[in-house]
Amino acid sequence: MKSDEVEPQKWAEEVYGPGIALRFPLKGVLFSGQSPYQKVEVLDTTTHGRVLLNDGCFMVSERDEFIYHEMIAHVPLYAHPNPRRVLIIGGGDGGTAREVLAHKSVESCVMVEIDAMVIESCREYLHQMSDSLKDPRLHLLIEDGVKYLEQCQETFDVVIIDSTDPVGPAQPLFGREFYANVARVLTPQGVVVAQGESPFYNTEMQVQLLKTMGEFFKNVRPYNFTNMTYPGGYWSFMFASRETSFWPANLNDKIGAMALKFKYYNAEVHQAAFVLPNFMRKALGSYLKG
Ligand code: AG3
Repeated sequence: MKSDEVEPQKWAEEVYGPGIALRFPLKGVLFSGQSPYQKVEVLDTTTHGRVLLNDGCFMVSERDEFIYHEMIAHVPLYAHPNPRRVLIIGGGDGGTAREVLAHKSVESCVMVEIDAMVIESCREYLHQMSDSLKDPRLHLLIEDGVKYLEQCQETFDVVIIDSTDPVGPAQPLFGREFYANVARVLTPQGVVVAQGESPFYNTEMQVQLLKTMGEFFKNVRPYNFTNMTYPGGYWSFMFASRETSFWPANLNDKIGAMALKFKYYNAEVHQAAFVLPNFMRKALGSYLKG
């Protein structure tokens, strides 16, 4: 290249299915490695700060991770009357643990992440999330969440499945055997929330997941949020429980009394997230429960 030529722009990019891609201007590569499970990259971008990608899919960006992590953690934790013991499956970046541990009622949080490389790269380059892993209430296990739950003899008030897409290492986390064990370890008032993919692009997968969860729980429902670093920007979590409602009657008071600081979550957002647009009602309506 001649000295007066401008270097072409490089991108941090996710190619999602045929014909859909999402990209942000690349500033530099901070980490790139291949673990036994997946390719792990931490990239720096000019528009979204540092981003984590697993197998070429955006997991988090420093700029908007608060939305995902507040919504995956506070919806179940405020729905539950008194969450003391929490289990996170996945979530190696630490963002979900950070929000869970903000709740003073939480005495212990077990986090089971399969991939040590995710933990190590986030500890090195994504402190905004991974600093939570230093909390003494956090018990980190590097192992397969499916196997952990098969053998688990403990019980939990809240289980959060903070997984990647249902391909590769995360696939069994969307299956029937896995949910049988989630149901087994949850207390009667327990709540489970799972990463639920794109309501726009993954209808079939959402139907499957709702059906599976519906086999074990009386209440089952998706709730939506926006995420600028996931394809389409529109994304879901799945909520399921036996006795506990999606929102308690005194939600606003509970949130006010705890006085935690949120950038996205509040009582109205909590309730509104469960309101589904017509295309979702049409596709998923017959699988919703409670
Ligand atoms: N979990 C990944 C959500 C799914 C993203 N999918 C995609 N980009 N195709 C994020 C973990 C955050 N703690």
